[in-house]
Amino acid sequence: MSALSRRSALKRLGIVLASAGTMALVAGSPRAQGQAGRIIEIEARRFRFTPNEIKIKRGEVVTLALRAVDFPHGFNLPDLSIRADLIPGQVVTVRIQAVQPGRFAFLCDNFCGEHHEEMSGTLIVDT
Ligand SMILES: [Cu+2]
Repeated sequence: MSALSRRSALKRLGIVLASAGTMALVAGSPRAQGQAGRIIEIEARRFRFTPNEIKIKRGEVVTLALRAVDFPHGFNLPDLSIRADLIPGQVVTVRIQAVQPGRFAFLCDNFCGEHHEEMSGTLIVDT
């Protein structure tokens, strides 16, 4: 199965895996396989993510469980090549593992109204 068809198959199941690469976080790495780790629930609602600050430890595997409640929002963590469409009524899970400390901004990338530009947050990876 190609990476693309695997990804769309996973997406149908409500699972989105972030792509691995040279970024600070790697999802689906061998160590992360089979582990959900801590589950962090994030609610997306005009015009805020709750929580909008997420703290994880370097090396920790966590699953972000993202849920839009009022409108189709987007979740984009560009530094880490993570993005997902958040459809009201669905939970999208993204498994990530921190390999490098830092602060990484995330934002809504589906225009959702007047204060859309303010809909953002920070992933903080501590050592
Ligand atoms: Cu939004």
